[in-house]
Formats: sequence, C-alpha cells, structure tokens
Amino acid sequence: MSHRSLVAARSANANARRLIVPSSAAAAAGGVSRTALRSFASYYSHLHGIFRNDRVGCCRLKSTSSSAAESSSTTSSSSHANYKKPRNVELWEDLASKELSKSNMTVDSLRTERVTPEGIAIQPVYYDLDDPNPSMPGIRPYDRGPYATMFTNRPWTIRQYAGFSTAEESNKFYRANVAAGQQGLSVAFDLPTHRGYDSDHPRVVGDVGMAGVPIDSVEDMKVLFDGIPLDQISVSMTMNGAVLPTMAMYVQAAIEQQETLGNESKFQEGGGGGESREKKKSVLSSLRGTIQNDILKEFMVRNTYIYPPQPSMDRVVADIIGFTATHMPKFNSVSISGYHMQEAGADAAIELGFTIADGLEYIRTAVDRAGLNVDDIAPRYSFFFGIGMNFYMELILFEVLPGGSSHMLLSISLYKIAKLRAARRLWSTLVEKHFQPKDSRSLLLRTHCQTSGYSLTEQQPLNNVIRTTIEALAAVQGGTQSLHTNSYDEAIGLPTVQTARVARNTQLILQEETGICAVADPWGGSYMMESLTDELADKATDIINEVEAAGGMTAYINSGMAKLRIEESATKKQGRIDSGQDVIVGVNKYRLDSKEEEAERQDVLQIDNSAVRKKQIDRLSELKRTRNNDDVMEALAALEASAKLGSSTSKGDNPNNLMALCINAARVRCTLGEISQALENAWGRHVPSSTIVRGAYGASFTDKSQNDEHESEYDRVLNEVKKFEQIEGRRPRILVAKMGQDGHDRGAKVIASGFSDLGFDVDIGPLFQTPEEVALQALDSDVHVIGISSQAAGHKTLLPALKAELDRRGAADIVIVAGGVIPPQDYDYLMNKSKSCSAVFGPGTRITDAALETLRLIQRRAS
Ligand code: B12
Repeated sequence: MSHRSLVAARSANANARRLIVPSSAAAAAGGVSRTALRSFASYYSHLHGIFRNDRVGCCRLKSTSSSAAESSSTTSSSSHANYKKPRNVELWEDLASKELSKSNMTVDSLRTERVTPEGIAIQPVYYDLDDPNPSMPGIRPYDRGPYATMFTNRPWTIRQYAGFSTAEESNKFYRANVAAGQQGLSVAFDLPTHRGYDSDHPRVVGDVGMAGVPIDSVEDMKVLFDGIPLDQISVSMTMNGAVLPTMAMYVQAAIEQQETLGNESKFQEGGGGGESREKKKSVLSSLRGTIQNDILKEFMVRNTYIYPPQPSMDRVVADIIGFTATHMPKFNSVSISGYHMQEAGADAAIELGFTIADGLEYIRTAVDRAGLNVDDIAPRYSFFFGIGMNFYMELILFEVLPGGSSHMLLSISLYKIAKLRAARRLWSTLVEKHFQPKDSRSLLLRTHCQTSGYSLTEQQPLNNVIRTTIEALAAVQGGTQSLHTNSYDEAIGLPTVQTARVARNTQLILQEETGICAVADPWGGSYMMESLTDELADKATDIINEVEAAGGMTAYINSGMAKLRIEESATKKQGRIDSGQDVIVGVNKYRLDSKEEEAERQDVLQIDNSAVRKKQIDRLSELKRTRNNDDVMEALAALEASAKLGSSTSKGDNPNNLMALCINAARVRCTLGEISQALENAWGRHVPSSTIVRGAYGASFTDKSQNDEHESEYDRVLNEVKKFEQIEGRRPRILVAKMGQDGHDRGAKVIASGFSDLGFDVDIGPLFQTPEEVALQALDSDVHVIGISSQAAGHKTLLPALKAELDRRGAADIVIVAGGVIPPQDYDYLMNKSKSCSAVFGPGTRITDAALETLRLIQRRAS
C-alpha cells in the first residue's frame, strides 16, 4: 500500500475520491480501470482531501534510529484528510515548472503521462507523504539531485573521453561519434601536450599521439575541431599542466572558426557576458564546456603537472577562473576531480573528502587570494567522480548483502550512488558555511562521472561490459550530469571503433530502453541508501577536517600526506587481490587456461608513433617558417614578465591576465612548448619526491588471508629471496622505473611496495626519465634488474632504447623486465624480436608470481 503510485487526473470535481484519468494517460494505461488510478498531481493542485495510507515513495529511516520508525508507523495510520502540502514539495513544483518552461512538458504531464503498460503512472519523484518536509531533488542540501526534474526533463549528457594519433584522426572520430548520438565532446590530449612539450622535444620521443591527441599550436586545434561548430557543441578538455596554452588555443581556434564561417559579425571577439559594441554576442561568451584546470589532484595522483604548486594555484588556476568569469560565462572553469584519486587507489571516503577539500581550496584561491566574488566563480565549478570498485565493499557486502560476487557488484554500485548524494550535501553545506554566497547556484554540485577503468580486466574482456553497465547505472542513479563509459578493451589499449561503440551504446540503452530517466533519485528514502549517504558524508567530513587542520589542501599536499594515503590504500587493495580476499572474476578466480585466453584476445588500436611524430614535426616546422617571429618574441616576453609579477593578475580585465596573454600568444602562432617554457622560465619545473609504502602489501597475506595456499606462497617467495641473499651475499636489487611522460605510477608503486615486502632491495626512479637516465641510475645503484612499468604505450620505442643504452654502457648483464598495459600482441616483439626485455607482466599479475619469476631470471643470468 505505502508504495503505491498514483496517476493524475485533471478532475473537474476536485474533491472526488474516484478520479478521472486524462484521456492520454488512460489510453497509455491500456484501458486500465479508472478507479484504480488515483491522482497525485491533481491531488496537490485541486484536492482538499487525501487517501488514507496513500504514500508515494519510501519512509526515510535510519537503520540506527528507532524513533523515526516509530513516528512513521504512527503517521501511516493517521488520516491525511488535512494534509498540507509541505514547503519542500511546493518549492519542488515551482522549480520543476521553471525547469520545464522551455520544454513541452509540465509538472502535471510528468505525473500523468508516463504510464506503464500495466497502468502504473511513473512519478517524477517519490517521497513520503508522512514526512512534514521531505527531501526533494533540486532543494538544499541536494542529496537527491541538483535539479528538480533531473532526467525526467533531459537525460544526462553522454560525453565520451577520446583523443589519439593526430588531430585529423581524432577529428574524424569525434564527428562520427556526434553523428552516432554522442552529445558532448571530451578531449584527451597526449602526454607531451599535458606536460608542456612540443612534439619535437627530445624527452617525448615515445609519447607523441600515443595516449591522446597532440596539440602543438592553434593550427592543430583548428584541425581537431574542423566541422564541429564550437559555438554550439559543449567541449570538455582534460588539461591541467599546460592548461593556459591549450585553453588559449581552443579559444583562438573558435574565433578563427567563426571568422571562416563568415560569422565574424555575429560573434565579436572579447567582451564576454556584457554587450559588445555592436550588441552582438562575443565568440568567447558563446563557448560552452569545461576545462579541468584542477592542478591539486595532479600533485596527488595524475602527475601531469608542470610548475610547482604555488604558482600553479595562484597564477594559472586563478587567472583562468578570473578570465572565464568575466569573458566566458558558459564555461566551467574548474572540474574538481575525484575520479583520478579513485583510479589511483583511493577509497570512496578519501576520494570524496579530498575532492571537496580541493573544491574549497579553489574557492579560497579565487576569493581570498585573487579578490574575486564567490558568486562569480562557484557556479562555474563542476565536479568529476569515479564510479567503480571501492575499499568499503566488503563492509557493505557482509553487513547487508552476504552472498556471492553478483551481490558484491550491486553493493559496490550502491555505495557509489551514496557517494554522489553525500558529495552534493557536503558541498552545499560547506560552501554556505565558509563563503556565505548569495546566489544559490554557488551551492550546487554538478558532476561528470566516469566508470572505473581500474575495475576492467585484460582477461576475458567481455566481462568488462557487465562491469561498466553496472557502474554506469550507479552513476546515473546517483544523479550525474554527464557520463563517460569505458570500453571493454580498456586494459589493453585505447578503444577501437567497435569497442567505443559498445561503450557509447551502453549509455544509449540506459537512456532509451530502460525507462530509468522517468524518475529523479529513485533511491531517496531507502533505508540502506539514506544510511550509507549519512555514513559516507561523516567519514568524508573527518577527512576534510584533517585537511583543513593542516591548513588546506595545498599545505596538505605539500606535507606528502595526500599521496601517501592514496598509495597506501592502493597497496592494500593489491594485497587483497593477490591474497584472494577480493574476487575479480577471470583474474584471481574462474580463470581460463592460456589457450582459451588467447582465443578471446582482442584487436588493439595500433598507432604508428614515428609517423605521427613526423607529421607533427613537419607541421611545426611549417608554422615556424611562416609566422612573424617578432610578434612571437613579443608575446612570449609579455607572458614571462607577467609570470614574474608578485601580484595577482586574476581579474578578467587585468591586462596582465595570463589567459588573455596566452590567447594573444596563440594568435601569433607561439607553440605550446614555447608558451610553457616562458612560464617555466619564471617558475621552474616541479620535481616530486617518491616514497614506497612498506608493510601494507605483506599485511594482507599475514593478517587477513582467508586462503592458506596464498599465505604459504607468500612465505615461499620470502624464503627464496632469503636463499638468494645467503648465496649472493646481498639481496636481489631492483630499480623500478618509468620512462617518457607516462605518469601512471600506481602499478610501479605497488610493485615497489610488494617486492620490498617480499625481501627485495628496491630503488624507485623519478617519473619522466629518459632511457639514458634509467640506465645511469641502474648502474649507480648496482641493481640486478630494472623493472619498467609502462601504461601509456611507449613500450615499443622506449624499451629497445633502454636495452641499447645498457649494451652501450657494457651493462648487458642487468636483467630488464617490464609490466603494465602492454598488449599480448607486443610480447613477442619485446622479448624475442628486439630482445629488449626478458619477461612481461601484464595487468592482473600477482606480485608474488612476478617476484618469483624475476628472481629466477636474475639467478639464471648470474649462473
Ligand atoms: C589507473 C589509470 C589511470 C590513473 C592513473 C593513476 C596513477 N597515479 O597511476 C589516471 C586516472 C590518473 C589515469 C590518467 C590517464 N590515463 Co590511465 N589508466 C588507468 C588504468 C585504468 C589502470 C592502470 C592501473 O593503475 N592499474 C592498476 C595497476 C596495479 O595495474 P598495472 O599498472 O597494470 O600493474 C600491474 C601489472 O601490469 C604488473 N606490472 C606493472 N608494472 C610492472 C613493473 C614490474 C617491474 C613488474 C614486475 C610488474 C608490473 O603488475 C601490476 C600488479 O598486477 C588503465 C587501464 C587499465 N585497466 O589498465 C588506464 C590507461 C593506462 N590510461 C590511459 C590513458 C590514455 C591515460 C591518460 C594519458 C589519458 C589522457 N590522455 O589524459 C591519463 C594521463 C596519465 C598520466 N599522467 O600519464 C590508457 C593508455 C593507453 C594505451 N596504453 O594505449 C589506458 C590503458 C586506458 C585506455 N585503454 O585508454 N589513468
């Protein structure tokens, strides 16, 4: 009874208990008895009475509170004859009407016209009629969603993150995706671009075009968006390190695109939100999208920083926020990202706590240090969360859903829904508390989400479609505004056309086949969901308080604590997988034999690194030959001079604003590398420190192993290492290194921690080394083995270069092993054809197995 859905009638007889169903609803209901259908909409609009016990939605009960349950059972039997519409419901109706004003729907039609074949009218929102002021979507603290109507009005935006090879190839891919139903673009840049290097820089030989699209100048940007009207399509750019030149090149490309289209009179350059001289929109004010511009998480996990934290925050981030606030009112100036933390190993509470703390720090940067107004900037901050596996899943599993792994996936997803609900609550509460904005939009947490790439496996890749679907469902039921779904070949390489299509279709199926868009926050009032939301918000609050006590996120990051907590969490996770505590179907349970696995092997998107690099270098040479070098020098000098200023230039109209100066630099054809170098001249490059988490990997075997077999295997490796030490007089020594601009360090760090716990002496190299630098460090440290971790597809260029360098230095006796995202198709080339390594350990490798095999290789080389 209490969960009955009601269908509306626009009854002339407002007091009638038996209501008349509007003809459209009745028809849709397939002739269902009218008396069986009762009004919800008109019950509010017209009725004075209410049906006894008719409740829409669930009671909100905390599992721990008996008083709520008591009061609920009392009220459910009470008469609703004098039911008064709660304030929040009135507010919701007002907001919903406003949101629907541009559509052909109304609140009434939402309540009456979505009738299932069984004659049940799906309501846009469900809530407890006994609650005197029920929580509603679009109303503070926004647990139930930032907007009143959510997907009932417009579904989330399908926004697939992509970029590879060349600007031409990526452009082709974007255009095809838009034609196939994708609703927004999301650009993945290659690693040289992220790190501020042009494609001809000697440090990026293996990286150009391999893990994203290279942008050296505005010319590349123009090709990237050729045929895509930038005044109409929203563009998201994941860029943080080289954010100034990239964003400037995007703006300049848009201006030149409109000129080419003959729209220059329609779109005046500059001016922004206000009226320009000819009362025309400016190009800048027409641009819609999001720039990530979230440097804090780069220092924690993503590793595409360039400059040290302070100028990165006070000059780069702040100047972009200030510039967009004045000139690009439709552009989100920061996308505060927890996703990367989750993918680097953070559990849900850490991800949530750190992300909200980052957001507060970005408001402080803009308001306290750059003197901007909170209401000018906060409405243009958006968020980005990850939806996948997490640390707490066992807790939920055992408390709530004892059972098999299918239950596990469900419980994990529930937790992710709670995360988004808690995030909205925390943000609105804390922004209000610290900054007292006047504009309620400053309190709204709007978010993009991405399903977890980490949860996807190289083994039995089709299983990944299932994982991604469950995660996507969690993201949308958590109320995301846009979503990226990963391709099922995620752990092998960049998506192919076919796997990208399946990923996009996953969302199209959810949107268009399942009917889930009909309801906002279907979980509201669920005992478990409300309780999880509260608990997660509490845990994240403790973390936020810890960060605030340390002086805010920049200070906390500088203390090294942020990175350490995430790395520790990642190491524990690896330990739980390797010891069999966490099940991954097809990886540590239900594995296929090697023949069957080979039969399931996927095609890999192959990118010809040297061809792409040559093309880029040719275009760069042409650019440098044809541009006006005096203009270039002048623009770069102005930039460097501004970077050296001691005062803020963040206000949008400040002539020294770095974003404004960069647009000018892009216009006169300065390259991305040149612009980045001008700023580096003033600020230097950030050099991170590297630590190894010790003890956490081993503890998973010794403390909690539920599997004696795994524990004894752990001991067996320890014993083998001890034997080696006794014979050789020292422990086996490994240098774990990364080469090129690949900043994925999760794999390298867990390998370093695991090998260390297993008794190896472990050195860990700094990020971004060249093969020459790795060889030198290996010789200096006198290691037996170099372990290269490679995730960003540079392996076929960089591993042979390392081998050649060792040979050149007479160090051929040093064993090389490699691991990471290396497609099985490349193993033969690496181990046999180029002989650049002795073993490859791909995704899903148990560290105990890798350690044993590595030890065997060292012993073989020694004998
Ligand atoms: C986590 C992740 C991230 C995190 C990285 C966090 C971090 N600090 O490491 C975030 C979200 C930040 C990220 C960002 C990017 N990512 Co990423 N990422 C991944 C992901 C999902 C998982 C990698 C991982 O950490 N796995 C967990 C670890 C433990 O596993 P592992 O690295 O495989 O290591 C195991 C084994 O391989 C082996 N092993 C690994 N190394 C070694 C070394 C030795 C010595 C030994 C013995 C064994 C060994 O043992 C480990 C334990 O089992 C992969 C896809 C996937 N499922 O693998 C994409 C992936 C690597 N990313 C990719 C890309 C493109 C990027 C970006 C460049 C995107 C962009 N254009 O902006 C950015 C930039 C990052 C950067 N700075 O380089 C691509 C690379 C494409 C390719 N190879 O062709 C991948 C493959 C996804 C995809 N299919 O598109 N990413």
